[in-house]
Amino acid sequence: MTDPDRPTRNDRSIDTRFDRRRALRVLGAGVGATAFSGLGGATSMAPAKTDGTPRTEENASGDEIHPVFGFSALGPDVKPPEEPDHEVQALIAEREEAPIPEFFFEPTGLSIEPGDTVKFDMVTPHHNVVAYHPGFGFVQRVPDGVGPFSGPLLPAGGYWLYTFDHEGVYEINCAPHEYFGMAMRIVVGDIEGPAAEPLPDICAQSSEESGDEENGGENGGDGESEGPELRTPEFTAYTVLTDPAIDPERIVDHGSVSWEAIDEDSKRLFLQPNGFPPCGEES
Ligand SMILES: [Cu+2]
Repeated sequence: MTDPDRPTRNDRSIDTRFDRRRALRVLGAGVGATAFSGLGGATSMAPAKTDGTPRTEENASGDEIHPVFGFSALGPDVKPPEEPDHEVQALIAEREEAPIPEFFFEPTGLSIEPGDTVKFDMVTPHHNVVAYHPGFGFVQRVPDGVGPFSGPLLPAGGYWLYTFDHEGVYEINCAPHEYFGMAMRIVVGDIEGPAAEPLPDICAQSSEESGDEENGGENGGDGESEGPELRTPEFTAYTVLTDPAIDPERIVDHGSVSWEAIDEDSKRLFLQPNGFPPCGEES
């Protein structure tokens, strides 16, 4: 069932605004609503107010936006150490054709300036933000000089702040939902750094591997084969991050790109990768 209004991979003139009603429906019907009821009455998708509750050891991670840990708040009213310049929502939306919902960042592509602070609003429960960084076993998809950074898993109503100081392209994911497609791209200033280049074509790679050359674990870097094997974004995170809708230049052109702009085909689930589960394989 294909929505005739849905943009195709090549449609560059699509409306990038996210359909909030769909996520609201999910929130209203499910866990989101109950989670919110315990969090100071934040019941809408409106940006959470963060000018009320003072920061304490119980509800926040400290007094600064740390370059590795960011700043974490357990509720929407916790006063941030500084006002954010941009906001990204961590969302869950039902799928018609599968029991596992969509997990995604909204927007999924965002253009900001060096030094800008982004607020990640946990509109739905239990997400975090993790850099695609070799320190976490990934190929480097952040600008050179950026260390590994991540936030903790946060409940609905919580938020996480991070200041993006280095110019270049960042790719990030939510650790528990990466395989389901919860990844995004942030262009900080100019399009530069390793993630300015597209992710390696894993299909071309695997056909090379099945050819003649022996392969010691090509990892998508630039021919470097030393050190630990690093992995690229996998499963739906890979198809989302290679969707043309969030091409870095397009992100810069649009300022932000909605999850709605990502092709349906790029959001498909990969529930049973080849070789798993490893149960009694014979022929
Ligand atoms: Cu998540």
